[in-house]
Amino acid sequence: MMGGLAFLMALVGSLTSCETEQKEETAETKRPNIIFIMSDDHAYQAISAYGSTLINTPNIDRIANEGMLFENAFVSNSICAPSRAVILTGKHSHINGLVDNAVRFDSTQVTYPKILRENGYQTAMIGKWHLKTQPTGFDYWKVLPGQGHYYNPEFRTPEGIVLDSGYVTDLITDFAINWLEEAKDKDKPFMLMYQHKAPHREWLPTEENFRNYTQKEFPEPESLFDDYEGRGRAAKEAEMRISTHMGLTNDSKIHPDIVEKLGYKEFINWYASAYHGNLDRMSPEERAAWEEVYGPINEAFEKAGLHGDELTKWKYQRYMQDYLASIESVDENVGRLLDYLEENGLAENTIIIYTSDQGFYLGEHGWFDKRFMYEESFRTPLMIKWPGVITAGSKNTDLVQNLDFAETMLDAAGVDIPEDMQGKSMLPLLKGEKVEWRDALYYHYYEYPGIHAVKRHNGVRTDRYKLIHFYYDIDEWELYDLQEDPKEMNNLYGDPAYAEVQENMHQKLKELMKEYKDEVVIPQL
Ligand code: SGN
Ligand code: CA
Repeated sequence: MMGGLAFLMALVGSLTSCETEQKEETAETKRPNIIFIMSDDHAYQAISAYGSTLINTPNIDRIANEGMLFENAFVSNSICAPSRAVILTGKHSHINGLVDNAVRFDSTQVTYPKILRENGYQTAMIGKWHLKTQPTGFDYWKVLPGQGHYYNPEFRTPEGIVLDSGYVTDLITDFAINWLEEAKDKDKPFMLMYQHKAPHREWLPTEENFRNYTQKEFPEPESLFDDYEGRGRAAKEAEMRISTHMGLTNDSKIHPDIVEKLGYKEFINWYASAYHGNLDRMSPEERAAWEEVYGPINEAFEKAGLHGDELTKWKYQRYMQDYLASIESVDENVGRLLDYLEENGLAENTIIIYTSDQGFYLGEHGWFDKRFMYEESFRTPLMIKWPGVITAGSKNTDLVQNLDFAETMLDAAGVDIPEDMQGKSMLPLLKGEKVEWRDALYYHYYEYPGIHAVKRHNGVRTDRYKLIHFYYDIDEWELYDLQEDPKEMNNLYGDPAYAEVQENMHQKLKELMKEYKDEVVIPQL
């Protein structure tokens, strides 16, 4: 007679073999797991798969090499919380209600994690959330409150706030792997949102990475000293210049006493307290390592007494060193997660998406930050890996948007897409099918008046042209021919040679505003 334990083992054995049979089904019939990886402010110019000359990101590149790289991926409102709300709901900002970083997300809305969960997925959200209201639609969540901190950060869980010791990018990965460890053996597929804080301002790297990157020097972009001639007021009046708006204390990591002593004009109070706030979070060992590297940088800065263009050049180098060093950690940790999936037999049936909440300026037009509909911030990195479905090393040039992510994930999971979602499933593109795709993208940015003073604007982009309307305390139009002027230095609006293009673009804008139900944009002059 079979003993109780032996019987149980035989039963488990038969269940396991049944599971093995299931695994032999094709990737298209077995519901895939999904890992949505998003970093914060990660410019495509800082990913080697996009041809970056600034940094090598071998692990992020693995996703592109084993999957598909999107060369024309964009957001619909280039700022953090709005982008996240668009991704969750598949709806433009004016429909999901979260138009800028100040608004709270209405978490009663339908989101793709909720739908996946209702359809048998285990769901988790780990890392940067930034939507003010608590995450909904997840079996598990552990998120940074607000922007979060780099060193020894707090995390919010359903039970309250917990303080963790360590570096934010490493911790978020530890928590993600722990959750996978617990979720992976169950029968259900999973969907994990694994979202980094890095490389968000104020760019605080780990010891290993700041030791390494502070030794490096980076090529300057051509337009570092852009005078904004050839464009309108919006570019001139934006407060995101490396020269005048980047802080020597918080951003460049110079002690406030030195900045004050040398008489540099800054928003000294706020930036100085941010400087101290960041360093005060470090353990004595972390602080000592920091001082060992940034101490001599401070001394050299004090001696040099830089001004004008020389100071801007120096600030650009400091910016790139810390920004890119913060990305180095993201890349290492993405590698750690990919290795874990491979070592645990999860790589084959898991879709991996890598993206950022928007693009970022790395000195182009003299800027840092994002917000504008100009290419560097409008575009976002996007690469997707799905073994058995996506051809390894493929590239796509269709106009896709973060508005499409929810629809794509639902479609990939074999779940119906709600009719009121506004994006399109990218599944046919992932399969390499030739399909009718959109020929124009819609954009709308709202956070003004506000930090960095980027004026409200909406617009349309086709594969070649871009029309932008700045409004609110301004009423100006800009038109760019991206083929002739990819860096967007010359506004062609009103140029008779482009009269027909201009007319067509106005028409396109009208059509898209109608399609997306965003018809009331009232300039408030
Ligand atoms: C902070 C940053 C800004 C940044 C916003 C929004 N300043 O306020 O530079 O534009 O976040 O960023 S900081 O000195 O506090 O870092 S977003 O990614 O959350 O939209
Ligand atoms: Ca962001």
